[in-house]
Amino acid sequence: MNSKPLDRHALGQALTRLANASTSDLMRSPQRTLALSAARRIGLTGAPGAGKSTLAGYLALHRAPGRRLGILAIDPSSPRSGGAILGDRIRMDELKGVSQLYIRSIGSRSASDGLSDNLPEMLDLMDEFEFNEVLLETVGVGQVEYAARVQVDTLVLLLLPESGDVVQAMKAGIMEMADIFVINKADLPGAQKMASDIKRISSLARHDEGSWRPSVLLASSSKPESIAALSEEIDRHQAWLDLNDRRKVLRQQRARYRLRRLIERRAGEVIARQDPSFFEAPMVQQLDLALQQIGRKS
Ligand SMILES: Nc1nc2c(ncn2[C@@H]2O[C@H](COP(=O)(O)OP(=O)(O)OP(=O)(O)O)[C@@H](O)[C@H]2O)c(=O)[nH]1
Ligand SMILES: [Mg+2]
Repeated sequence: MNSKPLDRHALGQALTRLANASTSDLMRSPQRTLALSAARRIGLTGAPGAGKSTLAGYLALHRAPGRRLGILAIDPSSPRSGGAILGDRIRMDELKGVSQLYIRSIGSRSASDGLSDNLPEMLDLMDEFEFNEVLLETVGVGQVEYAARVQVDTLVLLLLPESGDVVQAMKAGIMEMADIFVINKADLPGAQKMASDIKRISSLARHDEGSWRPSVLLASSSKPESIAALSEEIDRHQAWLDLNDRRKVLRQQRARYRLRRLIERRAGEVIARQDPSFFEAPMVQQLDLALQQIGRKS
């Protein structure tokens, strides 16, 4: 178990600070020493209303004993209350006894990748607060999944039976990104057919030698055994990552994405604040000046 009790107040404040931090703030912030052990990061993604929050809540209840577990829900609209974050099926009192569970919703209004601009820093903060595991809920089909893919170790994609979700996901190239497919709300008709469709599609996809073969599970909030099975599959994927030395590769991909995003954001800000006359100067001069300002920590 963790060495010190979870300081919810300090964590909440630090997350709020980070949510509002500018690129200059990030560039000025002291280099954090890497946390000794990093939290496992599990992404739950899918279309609006796919049941992500409900599933995150049940998964958390299942996985929290003996662990410090955080749920970060990227909410494209406005920050909501803890109750809504968990979906309407879980009552907050079910979670009261779980002292090591922390739930937070994060707005994504300004971020161009559909997540939150400083999400990488927020996830690192969870490491500093000695979380063992973080569930990251993200909404959408398309660009958001690319961004989410890089932030997590295990990506779970939720699809609904008898929906256009598969077609959408195939179009957006997401089928290759998921480690685990979940046909959620499997109590609804059409779930079995959907599962066999996805198995067929994913078996057609090209898999490199020794790569992880994505699994396809059915889940329903009314079936605790389906939550347990998903939880086990997540553990199996995490064990596979360790066995195949994938953590270092993931860390490097994450760092690459973070640096690129920081520089892109910074460049956007610097260009946006120039007067129209700036663009009358020769191109090379514009570039020199802009690059200077991009690198300046103020
Ligand atoms: N039939 C059925 N309904 C479910 C199941 N899980 C969740 N729901 C319902 O689906 C609706 C959406 O659930 P949420 O968990 O809020 O879905 P979400 O994907 O987090 O939604 P957004 O965050 O708004 O995108 C709610 O009315 C839930 O009660 C399930 O297993 N079966
Ligand atoms: Mg939700």
